Amino acid sequence: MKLPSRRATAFAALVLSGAMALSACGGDDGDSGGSGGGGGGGGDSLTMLPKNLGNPYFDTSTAGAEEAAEELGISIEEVGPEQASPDAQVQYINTAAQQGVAGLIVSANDPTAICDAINEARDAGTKVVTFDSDTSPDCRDLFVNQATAEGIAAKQLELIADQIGGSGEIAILSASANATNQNAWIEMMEAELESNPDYADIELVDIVYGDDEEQKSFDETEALLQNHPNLKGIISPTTVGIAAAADYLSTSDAKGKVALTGLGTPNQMRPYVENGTVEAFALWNPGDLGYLATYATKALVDGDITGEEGDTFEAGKLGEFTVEADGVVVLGEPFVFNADNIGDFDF
Ligand code: RAM
Repeated sequence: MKLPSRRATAFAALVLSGAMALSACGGDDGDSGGSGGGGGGGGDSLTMLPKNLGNPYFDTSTAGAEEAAEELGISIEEVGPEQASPDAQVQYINTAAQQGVAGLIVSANDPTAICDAINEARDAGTKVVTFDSDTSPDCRDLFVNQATAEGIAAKQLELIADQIGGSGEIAILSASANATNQNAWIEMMEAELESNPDYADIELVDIVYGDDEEQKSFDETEALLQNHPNLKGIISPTTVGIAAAADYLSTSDAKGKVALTGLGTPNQMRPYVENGTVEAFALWNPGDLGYLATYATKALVDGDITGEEGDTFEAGKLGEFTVEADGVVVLGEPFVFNADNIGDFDF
């Protein structure tokens, strides 16, 4: 497993360079779709388009992308909307196409809503790589996946089952209702709950959506507890959702009674692990994800790979990767953070 070997110093450098990159971009949410900065010049320039700006998870993935771009001697510019809504990314994709950037790296808010815009960009010669949250496979060149959906789903169920003693009502607090990644994980968790005898006594009673907004996620957590007085656990497969839910639980009567797990960043979750609100949660290294996506995009731009199954490419410090079926490259396995190891990480 790659994650534990990268320790605090490297992560701190990544987070710092990410913060600098973001302040340079100024959180552009204007009509231009982001025309300043170092990207936008065609040639070997890349555009990085997360689901939305202002999410520490994507700050870290962009920092990883910046690190890779520097190693590769190319420029990369982050642009993105304030809200992770289905159509919000279209204008940024159009701008990238008009600028003639060599590559676009995008975490999709919706599997199909951005496909027309992506196809226009691809027709104009831009290579399009999804990372974190995919589009439908036919409208991108490659998807850089953080871990298999099965692995992510299984890990979260293992964690919640362990934390509620194997039985009781659980609910899911997700991101936006159209998010490709969360919906894939939820579908697999539902299937696993149905079929795995270990989970026969666990009942999924609700799925709610916080839209990757802190306040909405906080309010949805409160509503879940009111609507389901017997709730024993919450899975939040989003870094925004789990942090907001932990914030709510930490000052409520439910602290220590209703378990919370899912996918979180160590920096956001540290206080809640330390004060006993949360026992354990999972994630991968978003910095490595952005780094890998940038190397993969450069390999496509250079024509070293086409996105065919079996293609291989080098990704700097992460080593060699192979393209799998449907044009997917997998970073690794999800990693579990708890009170024993959370101090080792800074992102
Ligand atoms: C949020 C976003 C992102 C997801 C993580 C786990 O930051 O929804 O897409 O991968 O959570």
